Amino acid sequence: MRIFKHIHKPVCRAIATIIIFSILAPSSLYAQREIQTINDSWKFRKGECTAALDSTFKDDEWEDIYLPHTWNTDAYTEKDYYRGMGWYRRQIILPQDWIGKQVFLKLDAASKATCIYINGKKVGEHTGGYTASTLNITPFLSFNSPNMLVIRVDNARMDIPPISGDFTFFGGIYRDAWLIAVPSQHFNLTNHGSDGIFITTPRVSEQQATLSIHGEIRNDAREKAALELVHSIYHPDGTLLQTQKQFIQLKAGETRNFDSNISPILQPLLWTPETPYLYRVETTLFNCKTKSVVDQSNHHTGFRWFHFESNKGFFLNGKPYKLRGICRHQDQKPIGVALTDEMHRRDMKLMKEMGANFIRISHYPQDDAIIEMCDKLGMLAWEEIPVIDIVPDTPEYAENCERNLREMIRQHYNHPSIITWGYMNEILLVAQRKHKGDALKPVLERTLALARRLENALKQEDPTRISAMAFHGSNSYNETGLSQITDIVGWNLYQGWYGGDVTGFEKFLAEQHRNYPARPMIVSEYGAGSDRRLHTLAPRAFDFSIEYQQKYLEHYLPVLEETPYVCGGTHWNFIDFSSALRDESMPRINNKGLVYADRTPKDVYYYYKAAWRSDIPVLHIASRDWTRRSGVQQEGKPVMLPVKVYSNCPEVELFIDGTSVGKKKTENFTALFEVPFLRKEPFLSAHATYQGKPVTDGLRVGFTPIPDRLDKTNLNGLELAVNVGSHCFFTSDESHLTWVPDQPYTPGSWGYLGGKEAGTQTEIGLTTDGPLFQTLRNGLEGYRFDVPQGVYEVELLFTDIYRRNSSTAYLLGREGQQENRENAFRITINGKTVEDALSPCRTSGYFRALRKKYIVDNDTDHLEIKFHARSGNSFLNGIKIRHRN
Ligand code: GCB
Ligand code: CA
Repeated sequence: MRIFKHIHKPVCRAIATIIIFSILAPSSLYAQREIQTINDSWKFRKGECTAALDSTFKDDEWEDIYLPHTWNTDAYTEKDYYRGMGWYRRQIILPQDWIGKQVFLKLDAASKATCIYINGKKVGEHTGGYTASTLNITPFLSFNSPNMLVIRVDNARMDIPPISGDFTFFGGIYRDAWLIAVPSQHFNLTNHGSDGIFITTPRVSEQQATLSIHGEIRNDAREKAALELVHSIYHPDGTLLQTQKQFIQLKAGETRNFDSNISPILQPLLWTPETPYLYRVETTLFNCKTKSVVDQSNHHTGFRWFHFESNKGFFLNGKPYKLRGICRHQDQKPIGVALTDEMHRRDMKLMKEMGANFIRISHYPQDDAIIEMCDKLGMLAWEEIPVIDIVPDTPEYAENCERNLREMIRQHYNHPSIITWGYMNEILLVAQRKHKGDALKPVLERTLALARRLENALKQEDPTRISAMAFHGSNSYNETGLSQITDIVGWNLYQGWYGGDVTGFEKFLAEQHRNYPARPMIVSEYGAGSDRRLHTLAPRAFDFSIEYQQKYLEHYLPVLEETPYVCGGTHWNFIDFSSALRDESMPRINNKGLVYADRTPKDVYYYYKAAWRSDIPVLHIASRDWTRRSGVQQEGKPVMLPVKVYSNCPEVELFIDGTSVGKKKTENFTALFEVPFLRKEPFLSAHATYQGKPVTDGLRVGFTPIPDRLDKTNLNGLELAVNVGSHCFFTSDESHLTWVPDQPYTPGSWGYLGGKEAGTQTEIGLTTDGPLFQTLRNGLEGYRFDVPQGVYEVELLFTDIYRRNSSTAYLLGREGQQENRENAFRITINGKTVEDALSPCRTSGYFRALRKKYIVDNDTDHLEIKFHARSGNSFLNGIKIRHRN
């Protein structure tokens, strides 16, 4: 029998409320589903320990931990972070009123694989580190005595994605763990980690929206059950719109599917990034005999429709929308991936605040808190599974990929924010590097086979969303046919970073569009690294200066915004994230973030905000990342240094210590000023007008002038520190000293004599000032300072980078120095030998910092340090002089 009620707001809202009350009135209105975390009171041990299975095992020596937890904080210091087993133990004492109920254990995520035991017996297992799993643990539980729950987690498995990639595969139970108890009649709670209720909105227009709800009901009791299934749909303002109910008879042990079509909702409030209206769908199971609610599930849904057009981009509810997006990894230094829900929500708020309307949840499914916020804040989403770089020839790998894909889709199916499911990222990158010629063929075949398999599974699970893959900038995806498989393609493009020039970006896009005019495209990644310690007046690719990242992004963003056939872009990455294999300027960190690891925005975050927020004034002096300034000063004159302001106001006026530097029209949301710096701590202020109202920003910075000509007066108290071989200022985090860019010697001043710039991306040991040692002048003759007589401290910095390094750094084609040599040189200061045959690699090892100080009594008008190669070549990485007396 089927009773169908359909009531429309607003006239009938009151009636609906009365009806629902009359059904449920005789007994409790509360759902009998009980849900609670079991994040507390865990014992943990790293390493294998099968003895721990035994309930009587003594774990007193184990670490006390709570969830979320990861054992891989070592990934911030070690390339070779721990991959293996970790054991978790915890007692579970069940409340007496759970007797007769079905009890489930849900792990929101444990990386990568789990084996679960209760009271010494194996309950089940799960493979996949980024999706939830739920087990019915009822048969294993005791109500008379404490239960011992033991979970073995393994993050070393190579048959579970990801097996390759530029991020850390943190191990542990790193999201919430839950116990759920329901009466014998309940919705299916073990459907691929989802709660078994699936909501679709088959037809949506401005006039009306349809809604259907699909699910499964189980009767775990020994007798039959008479049930009533009630769906209640609530308007975003909280009022009940309609209910639909249906009587269901279930035999003992029976499971039954239901498919309920809700009658159309008229004039639905459409879900958009600006108006993220959510309707609530409450699905209740009512036991007719006991007259009580036995189970209930609540979801939000939103009404929207969308499509992609190859010429015009993305459309939401029939209107064109540029997808203004970012990619987001889920870790935070120093805690790894063990983030709380509020930390996830903070990230979402920061992205929304910046003006983004789209997120690529990369490279794996993320916390429910993220997806919930996508719905609530109005962020369209692409979510994907971590099939990255290469498809291995490992049995079970494809199986695990497919299961993880189905889990992701079912677990996040009901979220209106999600428009795209993805399943492969740069899948030919490592494949092509590792295998050449004929050896590549089988790799390509299994890659294509897996792609087709995943595409089929995806469409089977969810024909309402769009499928996507992300490719690196290579035509091989077209040649192999991979780019024909999904609905849309994503390109990860780094022209002007890993190689080439930034203009290669628009050229690549234009070429793709010319060759494949029917194919919708997203720029699924683009980005450049930056390190707050590095600044320059002449930014270059891979110098990791803050300025190059800005320059790169200031080129890319207008292309994305102004190219109509590009649906949008997702910047790589929102955060500075953990990638244990990486070296570069900040070892273990990929520093392409718009915010630092601790989520402090970089200045460039405000470039996006200025470009994307037109609803509020944005005026930001882009020097928060560069507050310790320095510069070479000619004869006591002010030093001209650039100060950039990011703003969405038409014109900006900048002041230093109250004196105007001038007015500038903003172009591409930036106004760039050449500012005279003289005082030690000048105050910068910017003034603009937004919609007729004044807006200001102010900032105090530090300034240390470095004299071009050194004399008795300006040498006093000066530390003249030079970042030899580099065009960048480097400010040490530890000493706060700034090492100024290198310059050639000119008579009367100071600088290098001969040689050529060289550098490495390899991590430098024995220092935290890595970038200072990563650049050097190779083959230099000397360094000269024209200074008065006196006693000086001369400090020389060395690191020998001339060894082919075996580093596995994730460089996407950019290699460090590839020469093998051993260098030793004689050093003289003012003609006197201070080192007869210094070999920095012998003294402290290759890629390790070496600092040497010499006290020199100078009775001439200069300090001249000279290098004479004994073997190999001479080189110098940094130099500092200080006048003693
Ligand atoms: C990519 C990868 C991403 C890397 C990024 C990078 O193309 O998809 O995982 O982190 O480049 O920074 O190199
Ligand atoms: Ca240097």
